[in-house]
Formats: sequence, C-alpha cells, structure tokens
Amino acid sequence: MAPIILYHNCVSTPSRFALLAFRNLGIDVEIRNVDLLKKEQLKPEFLKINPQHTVPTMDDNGFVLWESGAIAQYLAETYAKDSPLYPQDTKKKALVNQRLQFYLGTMLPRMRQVTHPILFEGLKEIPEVKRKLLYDAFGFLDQFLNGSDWLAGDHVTLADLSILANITTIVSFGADISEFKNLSAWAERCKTLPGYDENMEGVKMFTAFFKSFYDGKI
Ligand SMILES: N[C@@H](CCC(=O)N[C@@H](CS)C(=O)NCC(=O)O)C(=O)O
Repeated sequence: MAPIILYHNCVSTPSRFALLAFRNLGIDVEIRNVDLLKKEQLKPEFLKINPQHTVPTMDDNGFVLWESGAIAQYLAETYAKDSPLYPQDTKKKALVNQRLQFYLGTMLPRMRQVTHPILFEGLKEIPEVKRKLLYDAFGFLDQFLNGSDWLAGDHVTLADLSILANITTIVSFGADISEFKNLSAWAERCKTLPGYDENMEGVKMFTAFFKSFYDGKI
C-alpha cells in the first residue's frame, strides 16, 4: 500500500495538528505542500478531492478526509488501535473528544478572532473583548490541567496535540501565558513530543508573516 498523503501547509495550525498526529502515532506520511498564498487550494485538481479547499486533507489510498480532528481520529482508530493517544475506554475517549471539540469550537475560533482581522482585514489593534475571550480560553485550559500533566488525563492524547499546534502559534505571536501556571508547565512538557521541532518550523514562518502586520502584545 502506498503511504498516506497529507496535503499540508506548515503555516496552518490545523495542518500542523494533523502532522503531529502522524508523528506521534508513528504512521508514515507523504507530505504534499499546498501553497495557500498562491491559492493552490483553489486549483481544480485540489477542489476535486476537497471542495471545501482546506488543509489538512488526507488521502489514504483513495479514501479522502479533511478536518484535522477527523483525520487524527481516523489515523488512531485505523492504524494505532491500542495507542493511548486515543484510548478505547469510552469515558477516557469521551474526555479526549471533549477536549478536541474545545480545540475546534473554542480555542481555534478565539485565536482566529484575534489574528485574522489583523492578517486579512487591515486591523491595527486587537479589540480588548477579543483578547479577553482568548485569555479566558487559556484559563479554561489551565483548569483542565489542574492535577494532571496532560489535557485529558495522565498521558498524552490527541487533545494535547491539537492544543499544542494552537498554543505554540499564539505564544509565538506575542501572547503571554505565564500567569497560567499549569498551562505554562504543560507547554514545557510538550517540547519532548515527536514532531515538536517540525511544528515549531511552521510556527516560526507563520510568526514572521504575522509580525509583518502586527508586532505588539497579544
Ligand atoms: N476546521 C478545519 C480548518 C481548516 C482550515 O481552515 N484550514 C485553512 C488553513 S489554517 C485553509 O486551508 N484555508 C484555505 C481556504 O479555506 O481556502 C480543520 O481543523 O482542519
């Protein structure tokens, strides 16, 4: 069987989450870069496989899937059934799913509400109400980590990988998480995870781009 193809852009936070899932589950992947600045995602050949034109998109020998969380879950359930990254126990798995939904429904949108108007709408300042929502989300994460080293219990799960892609980005952009002691300690702990340095390469590129629009405090 040919390796799974990941249509990827290293600047994209969800795309880096999907790649972290491959790396931490130990699954071979062939990366195909999609240049979003050149709008390669809108080319007819890409639209044919993903009409929603987003990265990450995965092609497992003809089975095509997008949405970073769905990709990570598929990989774990198909190729790493016994992996603690996505536990079989229904309660443990439900907790991972809840955190993954927090990533998708709360963390990612709150980060984008702060960064996208700067990147795409010419805004020069971050509205205080948007900043507060982002920092509230940091506070929730800090509480999730009360009494445990990882976001969904005592070992790394897919939930940690999703938030890792996010937090490394927003901290590199200028957010200060030092008041959130559990979250800061967790961010340090994550540095040993497979794919961490690769994630940081994308973060660095994205940061250089972001800072060309805004170089202040987040
Ligand atoms: N919820 C999706 C978000 C994917 C997404 O928005 N990707 C952006 C890059 S961060 C993208 O591909 N944008 C290009 C476009 O929409 O045309 C996921 O988790 O995979």
